Amino acid sequence: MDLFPFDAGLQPIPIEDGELALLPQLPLPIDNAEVFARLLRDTEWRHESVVVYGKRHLQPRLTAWHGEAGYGYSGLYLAPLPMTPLLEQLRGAVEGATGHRYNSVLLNYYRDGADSMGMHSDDEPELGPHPAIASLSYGAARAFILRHKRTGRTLKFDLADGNLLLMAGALQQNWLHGINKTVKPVGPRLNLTFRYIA
Ligand SMILES: O=C(O)CCC(=O)C(=O)O
Ligand SMILES: [Mn+2]
Repeated sequence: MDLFPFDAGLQPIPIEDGELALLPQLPLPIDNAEVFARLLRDTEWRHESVVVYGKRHLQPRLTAWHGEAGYGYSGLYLAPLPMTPLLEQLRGAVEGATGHRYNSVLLNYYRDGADSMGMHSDDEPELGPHPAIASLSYGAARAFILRHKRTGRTLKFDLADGNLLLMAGALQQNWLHGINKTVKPVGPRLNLTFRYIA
């Protein structure tokens, strides 16, 4: 049965100074619960530390970096692990849905509402000036925050199980994004950001 009989494509989210689009459910031959369970079980999750304002501290989430090249941010260098068959399958589906190519993926595991990601841009030079970054979410819904660097305008919407969000164009130049902590009871969430590292 086709779950999205009206329009299975990415829906643009109108926004100034950048491109944003959402696909409510990435189509795959396996269901979301199985993707979630396999990613959770088979990933070599690491608790990494980063340097923020000169001080080193543990990130409030677990991560893993897979792909062709290493990647670094905030005093952290991530040596790449090889893509797994499941990550290859997800990459193929995400490339088909977004029309962009990716050679790496950062996996984030938010264990509960105390895990978060500070406001940031994915603007490392190796991503290029207008990177297409495809963000795929499984498990509990969490609020995704976008804040315009110049005007401070803030947008907030949930990223829920199976959602695919494409960030592209000048978005990383002009906007910050992040996931706040929440005191609401929330279950675990996995997020995968597919990137192309030159
Ligand atoms: O968890 C999310 O939705 C965002 C993750 C993110 O921004 C990143 O990995 O750079
Ligand atoms: Mn990011």
